[in-house]
Amino acid sequence: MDHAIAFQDYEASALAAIAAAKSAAEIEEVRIEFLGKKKGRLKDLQAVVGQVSADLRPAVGKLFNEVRDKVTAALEAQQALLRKPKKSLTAIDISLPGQPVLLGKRHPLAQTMEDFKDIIGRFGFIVADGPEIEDEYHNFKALNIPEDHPARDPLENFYLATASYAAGGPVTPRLLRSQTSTVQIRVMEKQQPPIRIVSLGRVYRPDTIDATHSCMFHQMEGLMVGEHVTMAQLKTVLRLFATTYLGQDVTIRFRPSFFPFTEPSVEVDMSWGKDWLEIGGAGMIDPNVLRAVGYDPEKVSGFAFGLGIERFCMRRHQIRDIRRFYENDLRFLSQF
Ligand code: FA5
Repeated sequence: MDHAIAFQDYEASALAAIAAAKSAAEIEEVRIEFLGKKKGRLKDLQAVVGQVSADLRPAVGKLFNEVRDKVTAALEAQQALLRKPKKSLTAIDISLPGQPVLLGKRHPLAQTMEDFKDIIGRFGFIVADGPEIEDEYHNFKALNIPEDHPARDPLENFYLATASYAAGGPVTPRLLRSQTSTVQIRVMEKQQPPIRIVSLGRVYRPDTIDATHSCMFHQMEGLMVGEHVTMAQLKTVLRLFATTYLGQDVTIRFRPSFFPFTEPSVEVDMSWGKDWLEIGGAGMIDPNVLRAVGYDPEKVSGFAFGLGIERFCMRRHQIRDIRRFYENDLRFLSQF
């Protein structure tokens, strides 16, 4: 046979057989038939090359190699195509249960703070912020707490070893704020009455830890300053706030008390079953504090309160131990 026709015939039938192969087994059969090393159509073609005259053999040999490479490449491409898993609609079983998406939740205290802002916002109080690292002026002095007051004792507070202190430089003592009352001062320094703000956040005290005490806890500070602000208004705001958050069955009790920055001062308790639990301190702002921020106590008056956020949340959800909030136990946290 003329070698050119033999090559054409081999190539055409090999490419057609490759394209027609629809499975791994079929393409293997085609490979054996057209590219098999021992016998098959490639061997026959090689024999054709052997028959041509010696002067034509180099050119025909080259042609042989080209045709063989072309068929090999086509075969490999088809093999790869058949190996790929076919996408099929029947592969998805829509009746199988899906992968559950685990949604996070806000911490119960964060939820309580949102509720607090929402409720107190209805009384016209807007939210102010203050730093957790404070100086002695805002944590004590401006709040009328004298230098020798036991509340300023280093053992009653978390003082920070500041860089200047460590370097032996001038000491500006700083501490983690022990109460949110610091924000009262920061707001009054910047704003003129009328003022109606709350500030919520962490406070720190080296208290002995038990079921109702932690060394880090949260307070909501409230401050209202203006003309003719009265104690009656303070008591009404606190009663309404507590019953809105805790329900009508809670009783709020005011006990005379003392805070250096309020006069008169009260401590506020809530009923919990047969017991009472202290939830905050409050009072009418001491004239000394008003003067410290440049207000005239003859013209304006004000009240302030500081509430323990954990204790409200505890009563609402019947949580008997404050430590549950900080243990990061999902069995506890996922209930809220
Ligand atoms: C104060 O912190 C005052 N700054 C409150 C105040 C504000 C008075 C404005 C007058 C005017 P006291 O130390 O009592 O007060 O704390 C207030 C509330 O924080 C307590 O009633 C209690 O609910 C909560 N609390 C106090 N210590 C802890 C603690 N270690 N762990 C959890 N809650 C606490």
